[in-house]
Order: sequence, then C-alpha cells, then structure tokens
Amino acid sequence: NRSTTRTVRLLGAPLDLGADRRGVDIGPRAIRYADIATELETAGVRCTDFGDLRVPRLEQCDAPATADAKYIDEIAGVTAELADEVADTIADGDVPIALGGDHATAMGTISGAARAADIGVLWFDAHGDYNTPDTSPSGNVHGMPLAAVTGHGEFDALDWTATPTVDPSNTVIIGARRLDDAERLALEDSEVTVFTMHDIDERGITAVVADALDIATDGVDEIHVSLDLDWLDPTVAPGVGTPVRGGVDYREAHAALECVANRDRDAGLLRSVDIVEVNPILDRDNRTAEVAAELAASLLGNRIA
Ligand code: 6HN
Ligand code: MN
Ligand code: MN
Ligand code: MN
Repeated sequence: NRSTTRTVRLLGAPLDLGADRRGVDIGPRAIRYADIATELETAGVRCTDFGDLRVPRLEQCDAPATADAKYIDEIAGVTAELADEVADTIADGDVPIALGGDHATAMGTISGAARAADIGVLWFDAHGDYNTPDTSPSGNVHGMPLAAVTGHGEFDALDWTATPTVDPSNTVIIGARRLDDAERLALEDSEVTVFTMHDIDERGITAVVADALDIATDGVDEIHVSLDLDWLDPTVAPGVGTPVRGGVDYREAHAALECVANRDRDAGLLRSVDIVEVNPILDRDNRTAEVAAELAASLLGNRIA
C-alpha cells in the first residue's frame, strides 16, 4: 500500500515535430489553463510544475533529412532531455506527468521512467503507434513511439533505444480502432497485447482494464500510463490531430483510469504518466484540455467519486 499523499510534477513538452497538424505544441498551456493543478489538488494530490522543456520550433528546423521519420534527430534531442527530467522526478520520489505535445513525447517519458526499474505500459489510444520508419505511411514519428520503446524496428537516431526500454509482453494498447495494415501485422507478430474498441464493446471497459493491468504488471512492479486524447470519441475530445470516430465516452474513460487508480492505491504501481495530443487550435472552448485535466485526477486521485 502506498503512502497517502503523493506529489505530481508537471513537465510540459510542447513538441509538435512528430505530427502533421500544427497546434499540438500549445497543448501543455491549454491543459494548465484547464486547471489540471486544481483538479489534482482537489483529488488529494500535491502538484508542482516544472514548466516547459525547450523544443525547437518547426520554422527553425532544417527540412526533414528523411521522409521516413520526419524530424527524428530533433525529436531524439527533446525526448532525451525529457527522459532525464522524468528520471530526476522519480529519483525525487514524485510522479512525473509529461504534458504533450504529440505522442512522440512518450518515448522520452517511458525511457526515463524505465531507467531505474522494469515497467509495464498501458497505452490508451485509437491508434497503435507501432509503425517504424520502414512501415509508416506518413513519416510522422508520433505514429511510432510504442515501436521505439519496445525495441521493434530500426531507429538509428535514438541511441537510448539500443536496448529496449520496456518488454512488449508487459505492453498493452487499449481502445485501438485504426491500425495501418503493416502496423497491424507487426502487432500480431509481437508480444504486445491489443484490446480494441470491439473488446470494450463486448466485455465492458472495467473488465478490459483489469486484464490489461494484470498483463502490464506481470513480473514488474510499476507501470507507465500513456493517455492519447484521441482514445476518446471525438464528440468528447474534439481537439486532437488524428480523430477517429467510435472511441470511449467520458464515463468509460473515467472508469478506466479509476480502475488503474484503485489498483495503484492497493499496490503503489503508477510510476509515470503522459497526456498527449491535445491540440487547442482544433478544439472547441478548450474542452479537450478540460477532459485531460479531469482524467488526470481520475488516474491519480485518492478518492473514489
Ligand atoms: N497518434 N497511424 C498513423 C501514422 O501516421 O502512423 C496515425 C498515427 C497517429 C499517432 O495519434 O499519436
Ligand atoms: Mn498516439
Ligand atoms: Mn492516437
Ligand atoms: Mn468514478
């Protein structure tokens, strides 16, 4: 059982080099304006804010050297810095929440979190993010982070992926409903577990998340939670760059993260979090950032409500 009051440290990662649609770099600011700090404090969690990492602006970057994995060198630099901040945060006994930014952010969070101990990963997403530079239809690195951190594919620019940071058998995707063809085949060949929206429709969200937790924690002590806001249905979270109809609704999202929180309350397993893909330019009245802030409280809160 973990001690009752934890401290969360917000790490802003205004990274937009991994995605095509502009605006996701404003995500950290929008989530702060949606008052994530107050949401967390209200849920019984202390909250500190490290501010934003420095991220090169797209306009200042040279044209991508490779169309296979655009801006991979710049992304490698940013995620390496984020990994250091995440590792420092954990060493201080706090829980890092990286505020993205596009989902390439997660490569930094996860590699930093995996430095001191083996971890499992829960990946809440409409997508698999399991492309590689060889399979990606877009060349956008935000479609590749889960491959990178599980040691699938060649990522020359990312030296920290020389050894896989997480074991694919402790890696679970929840809510998938749009996989690219090659990505789907690669996932079928891998030890990554994929729970689709169909699984959630058939079995219900809490049963699926209970299974996911069992798989992610099998043989490891702690987990990383990666929350892509496009996991939710676009009617609930419209401010995302790659929306896909048919996602979870607000109640399912809340229930899912509360399941994780309940298990965490018993076992103290939540090591790190990222909240990504909030794009305020595509949003309506900052709704998606508000959902992100509220779900952070569902995940980390000390109360059941
Ligand atoms: N995300 N599978 C598509 C691609 O370009 O690789 C979309 C990826 C979306 C990534 O939402 O984090
Ligand atoms: Mn994603
Ligand atoms: Mn996604
Ligand atoms: Mn509840």
